[in-house]
Amino acid sequence: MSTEGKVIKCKAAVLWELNKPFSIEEVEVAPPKAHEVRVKMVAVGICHTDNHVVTGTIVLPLPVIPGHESAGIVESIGEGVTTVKPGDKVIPLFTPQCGKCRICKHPESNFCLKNDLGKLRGTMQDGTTRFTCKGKPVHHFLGISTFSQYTVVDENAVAKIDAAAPLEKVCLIGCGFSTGYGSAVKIAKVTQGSSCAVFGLGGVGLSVIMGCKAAGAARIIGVDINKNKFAKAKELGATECIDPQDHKKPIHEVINEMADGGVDFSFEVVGLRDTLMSALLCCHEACGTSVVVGVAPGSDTLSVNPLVLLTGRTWTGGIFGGYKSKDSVPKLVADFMAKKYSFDALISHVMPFEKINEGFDLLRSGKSIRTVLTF
Ligand code: CND
Ligand code: ZN
Ligand code: ZN
Repeated sequence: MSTEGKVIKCKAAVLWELNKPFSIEEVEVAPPKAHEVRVKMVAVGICHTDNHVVTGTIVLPLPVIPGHESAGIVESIGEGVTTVKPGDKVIPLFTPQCGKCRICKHPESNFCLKNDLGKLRGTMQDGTTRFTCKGKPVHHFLGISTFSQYTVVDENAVAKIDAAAPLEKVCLIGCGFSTGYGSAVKIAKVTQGSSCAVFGLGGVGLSVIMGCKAAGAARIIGVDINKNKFAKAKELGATECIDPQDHKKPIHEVINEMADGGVDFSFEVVGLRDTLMSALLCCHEACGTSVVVGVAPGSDTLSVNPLVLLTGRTWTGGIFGGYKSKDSVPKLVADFMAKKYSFDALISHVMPFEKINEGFDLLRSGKSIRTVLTF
């Protein structure tokens, strides 16, 4: 029996209160409106940004269904949708690409003005919601809310991918892999023979290392306070790994000494004030570039002596690895299918969607890299 045009009742992970476990609830998912697409989820990864919603580091109206790294199959489409059809394999895009705004028309930028990350309204682009639970509206996360068996997304926030792609793997292209890899190859534009330092060796940080290696970096220094992350970092291309707790000196001074005055490229992939500062200061004062990837609390500020930049450092950052999402995601999947990279080292756990709280516990205790939940 077709579900097209009807409300679908299904299971979703709803966050009702901060710092509480998700409740798996029955929710109603409205049909897609014009220029919207309803997607049946197949696989979803757990990214630290989802945990930022649980802790309130990212402030959203509650209740909300988080999740932003996923792959699924189109169930139905609204009026006027032309780029996907029912049955297509797709990846929802937490940064949309409307193709019309100033940013979409800019040759380099990717933070489309239709995004919800800046405003955090917790709605679809038209300002309304498609989920209800126990008679109450439930908010969306970054316009895609993928911790649900079915979700509705705007057409500019979903990309059609290769019909042969394994969804339980390529879901990582929805965030972690693309964010990390693109931060190295697209935002920093890491050069052949260069030196790099990567702070934070989780799913995103390890993907930065994969990007640095692919770009031909000669030296890649991994930095983490959890030594259990070092083996994988080395497997993926780190030439050495250091734990700031093993050093008396500030870690940026240690790296400055190790790397002839500082690395060419540094990446902050944690989301803390201290590591943002260390990453900035560990790149060379005259020719270094430091990239902000980690998401810090919105209320945090950094105070920087202007000389730190006056000497010639570049300080930058980016969402989703700087990729224009709708154009780039199918290409990143094609590269995966052509075996340009593998996600086997990044996916540490696979479990059924219902075990979502167990997956978050593994992330918080530093025991997982990426947990993929399957529906
Ligand atoms: P995950 O939790 O897997 O990794 C974080 C790593 O940082 C862990 O290995 C920690 O041990 C390590 N760490 C914690 N504190 C320190 C410290 N003081 N010094 C060094 N290392 C430390 O997280 P993830 O890889 O999923 O995400 C990392 C960050 O990237 C996080 O802030 C997330 O919100 C952000 C992000 C950004 C974007 C984007 O588009 N820019 C997209 N997704 C996630
Ligand atoms: Zn746009
Ligand atoms: Zn993410």
